[in-house]
Amino acid sequence: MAEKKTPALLIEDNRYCPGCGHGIINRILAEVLEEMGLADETIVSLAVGCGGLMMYSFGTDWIQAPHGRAAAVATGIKRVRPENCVIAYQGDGDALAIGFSETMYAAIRNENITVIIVNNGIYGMTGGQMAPTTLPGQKTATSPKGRDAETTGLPLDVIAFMKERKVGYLARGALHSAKEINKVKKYIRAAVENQISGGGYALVEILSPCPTNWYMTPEAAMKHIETTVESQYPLGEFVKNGVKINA
Ligand SMILES: Cc1ncc(C[n+]2csc(CCOP(=O)(O)OP(=O)(O)O)c2C)c(N)n1
Ligand code: SF4
Ligand SMILES: [Mg+2]
Repeated sequence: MAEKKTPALLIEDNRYCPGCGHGIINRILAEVLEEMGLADETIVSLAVGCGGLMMYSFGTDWIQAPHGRAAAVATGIKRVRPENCVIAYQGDGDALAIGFSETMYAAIRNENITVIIVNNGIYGMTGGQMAPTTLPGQKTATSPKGRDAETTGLPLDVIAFMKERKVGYLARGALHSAKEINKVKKYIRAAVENQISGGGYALVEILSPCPTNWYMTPEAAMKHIETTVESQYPLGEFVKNGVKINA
């Protein structure tokens, strides 16, 4: 079997913890951009959070947005440089808590950008506090007895919100097996193709492990996505070419 080459866009070893999903997603994104001939045309609007560590190892142009504002910054870049491929790369805390307004309004305006939201169910970078995506009963640094849905509400399913808006492309993938990783690659490619064809807002949400703050081994964290997280967040493509396909 031919050896798969590391994408040239991965210019340094990444700075994520061992077993972190961000590294896998960076690799997939690099492969997609290179296969599509977009490596030199892409600008990444980077969130604050562990995903921001991508600035050290990912070789596109990038700009770091203030916390939560990556979709707004991506909007500005795309509007003045429509010839570039513009990606907003965000964590769930960034995109769905502090930045939920920017996230939703970029979708409501159907901005022609591609957004990747890495859902690891917590604020990873700051020590594993509860996020909007934290599962009911999940123990975090700020919910040591487990998330109480009575007092904090249910987890936020951003795809469910966005399905009702006029957007170009929506999908949710997960990283717990080679099969699912291949699907994530297909979704990211489709979300970038959507932008290139002027299809409007595209979002890929990815269920991703944070072994460090889940206090699990990398292997157990992957298993946890399959056995527990996935049941809360259905996987698949939900909108394609502006049409709901999995209502
Ligand atoms: C305005 C502001 N508030 C809070 C912080 C602290 N902070 C840095 S990263 C982060 C959370 C990141 O979590 P998430 O977006 O889920 O990314 P992850 O690290 O889990 O990939 C927070 C609250 C900050 N840097 N700026
Ligand atoms: S703290 Fe979690 S999200 Fe951040 S790099 Fe480590 S494993 Fe990844
Ligand atoms: Mg997170």
